[in-house]
Amino acid sequence: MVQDAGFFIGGKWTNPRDRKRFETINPATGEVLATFPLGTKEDVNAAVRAAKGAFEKWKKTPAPRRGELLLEAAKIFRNRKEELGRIVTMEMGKVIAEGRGDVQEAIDFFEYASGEGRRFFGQTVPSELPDKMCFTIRLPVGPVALVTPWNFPIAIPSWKSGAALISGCTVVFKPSSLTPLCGAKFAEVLEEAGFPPGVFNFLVGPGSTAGDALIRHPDIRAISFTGGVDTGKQVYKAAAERMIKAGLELGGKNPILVMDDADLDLLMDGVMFGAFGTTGQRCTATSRLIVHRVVYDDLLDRLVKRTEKLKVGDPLDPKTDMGPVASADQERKTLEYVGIGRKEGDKLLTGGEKLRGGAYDRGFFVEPTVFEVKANKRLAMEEIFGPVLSVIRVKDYDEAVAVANSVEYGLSSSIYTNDVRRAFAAMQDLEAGITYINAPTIGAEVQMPFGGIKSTGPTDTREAGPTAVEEFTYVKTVYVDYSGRLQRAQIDTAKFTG
Ligand code: UN1
Repeated sequence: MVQDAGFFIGGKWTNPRDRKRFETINPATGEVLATFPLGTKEDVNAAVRAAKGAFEKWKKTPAPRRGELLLEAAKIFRNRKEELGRIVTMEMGKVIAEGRGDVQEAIDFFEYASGEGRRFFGQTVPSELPDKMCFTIRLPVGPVALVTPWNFPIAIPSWKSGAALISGCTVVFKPSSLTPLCGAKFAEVLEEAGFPPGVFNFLVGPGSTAGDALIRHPDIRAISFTGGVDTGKQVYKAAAERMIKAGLELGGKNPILVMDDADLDLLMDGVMFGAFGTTGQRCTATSRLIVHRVVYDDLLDRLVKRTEKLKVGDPLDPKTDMGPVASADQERKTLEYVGIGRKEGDKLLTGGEKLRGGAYDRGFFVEPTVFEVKANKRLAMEEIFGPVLSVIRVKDYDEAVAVANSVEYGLSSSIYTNDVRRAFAAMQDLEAGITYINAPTIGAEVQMPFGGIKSTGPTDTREAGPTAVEEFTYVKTVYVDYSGRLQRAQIDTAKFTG
């Protein structure tokens, strides 16, 4: 049954009838799942008004109480895990085990963030003067805009809104137009958890109108965005023009370095998951395999065999290894990169075609693809965001690191080696926000900071973990002088220090 869905603004569901509507479809079957109004500037204004109106009271709600509501949300996500996991799979195409994992990440993070309400640590530091105390507290920045991608349509909204809400910010949440149904379900859970009206608001609409109005709205005090570099630049500029905080996470070109002593069986399992999990559509996906010449030929052989064994098809079938890409656009972009590789003379080792026939014809299915490329080619440098892996041959560790660091991104990275010295060297040498040892580039856990450097993370934001609240709060430094007289820092200190 096609759902006729709407927005959640000021604690109420609205479904404006005078807006144009759009459909969200299942990329495996082409079936329409729901229709939504195309959000406009007026809808954005209403949502920001609601968030602004709710802010002062939410800010003053004790953080442990805010945490209780987050814990309630975690419980509801847990109870609805199967239902929501299936919706993730149906709306964006990742296999069902990963659909459930997407929801699990929200359960994990809401549980984690709820505890933050009873920590929210500041620092207490000695004063240079007697009878005086110095400490810091964290305060919420105000209403914030959360703009999220379609590839983790429950997990990423949970990182952003969990952190914003526990911090005392109110939220306007605008997910990608490819996954509005997941967005609406997310809002439903928060409604059910009992957040006060206006604290959390949800709408969808085109980036060029609704998105633009949201990031430029004068009452929005911070923008958190995950997506591509081009849009990220616009968000960064909009934030700079208004002198507000921006938190950006803009993708990756994540390498696995394979050393001559690597356990190749272990590696193969890791590469299949890292490169073709979520059909290659993770910011953290393994998209480059940088391989020591000594194991190169052996590895290529195994890699092609393993890739060709992957079962591509219905993502709801637990036996399927890889589902469709998320949209016609994703399919076109992936195949375009295959074309670029061919044109630039890269060697296609396997895959590269759209899958056709039977059920494939109803969806957007592309073969898992492996290319052998030189390190400076487009396939080796640009984010594809699809099931395309580039293999690069190098002569030693130093060249592997140089190649790994030669791209504009710096999100995740990995090395497979049994040499402890190399493993520790790689932790320092790889230019990335995350380094895995003997595991693929995906698999971040919510209690750890997540983010990157270079074009991936120009704002140096780290979502999740204890760093999550930094994006949505500012530090206030407090001095309490209980001496009963004027004491001048830097000047009156002399008499104590001589
Ligand atoms: C993303 O890649 O867009 O580490 C987010 C992982 C997941 C989150 C990925 N836990 O792969």
